[in-house]
Amino acid sequence: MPNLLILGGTTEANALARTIADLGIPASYSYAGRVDTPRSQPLPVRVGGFGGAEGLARYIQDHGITHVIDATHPFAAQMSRNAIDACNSTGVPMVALTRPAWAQQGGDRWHPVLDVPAAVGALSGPAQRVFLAVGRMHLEEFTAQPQHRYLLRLVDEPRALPLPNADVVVSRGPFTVEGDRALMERHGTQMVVSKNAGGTGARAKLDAARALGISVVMIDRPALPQRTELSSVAQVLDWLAHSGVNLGV
Ligand code: 3Y8
Ligand code: NAP
Repeated sequence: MPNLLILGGTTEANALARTIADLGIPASYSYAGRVDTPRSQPLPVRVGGFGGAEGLARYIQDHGITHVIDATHPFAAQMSRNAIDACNSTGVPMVALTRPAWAQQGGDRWHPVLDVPAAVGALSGPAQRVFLAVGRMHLEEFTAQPQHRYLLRLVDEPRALPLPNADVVVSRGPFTVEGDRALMERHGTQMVVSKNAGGTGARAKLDAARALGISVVMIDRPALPQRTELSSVAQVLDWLAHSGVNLGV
């Protein structure tokens, strides 16, 4: 009897959860517990860390997990590393469901940087109006560049803000080009800072920036150890079928 564990928190994880639930395959969905009210799921949900790779291995054994699908965000690198280690040590098969990185196209004004510290460095220079669309967890690092007027987009109302000069928009994606273009025009945005998340849920700001001729500091995704990476729900179903799961279709 299969018992899947989906490591979630993305558009792709949600599409997979919907399909797995519709097929009636036993599975559960895992959130880290980063935001106040994570989206509900059509599967049983667990929230919170496992306690490192060892904790995840114990969870897999205690709950009889037969397959792990790591559908976390490309920047959730620690979770992905732990999933690789825990599945290696328990011998439970694992695939990643991820999305290709965004590629620069005609009209884009990207300034690619390696990581968040490099993005902070790229903001040296005179004060600008910066759309810092990287969420909440890295805001502290940008206090090294306090000269800018920041526009922050957060999932939850912030309890405290490390950046002195900031406007906050509380909004979870997926976002639209029209919405992001209007937001950037309203705030007179002169530069966007973005993670190379890939996928459809966050790319609107890039299309809006291109239309407005605004430059983008684009943060590369962290490197991950070798693993099997799939890029569609159909590929995951195919992998499950080849791993002996009866999809009942
Ligand atoms: C808790 C669970 C869906 C999936 C929604 C995707 C799309 C919208 C775009 C911008 C960029 C950002 C951020 C973002 C996007 C989707 C997807 C995606 C970026 C939720 C969710 C959880 C989180 C965690 C949250 C982080 C933050 C990052 C906001 C749910 C809504 C900036 C990443 O306050 C915090 O602590 C927020 C933390 C990790 C990054 C950060 O450093 O702050 N995501 N986002 C997950 C958990 O607890 O396990 O409620 O749905 C999921 C989604 N966020 O179909 O609805 O698939 O990527 N999430 C980035 O890409 O830069 C927003 O504003 O333009
Ligand atoms: P991370 O830095 O890779 O993980 C840090 C720790 O958080 C992990 O070691 C694990 O704790 C716990 N964790 C992370 N994802 C988890 C999950 N899905 N279920 C249970 N525990 C989880 O992760 P992150 O970048 O904070 O991302 C957290 C969540 O937000 C993930 O679900 C991710 O898909 C989602 N998300 C992240 C981003 C982003 O920009 N980082 C964007 C969109 C969505 P233990 O070691 O204790 O097990």
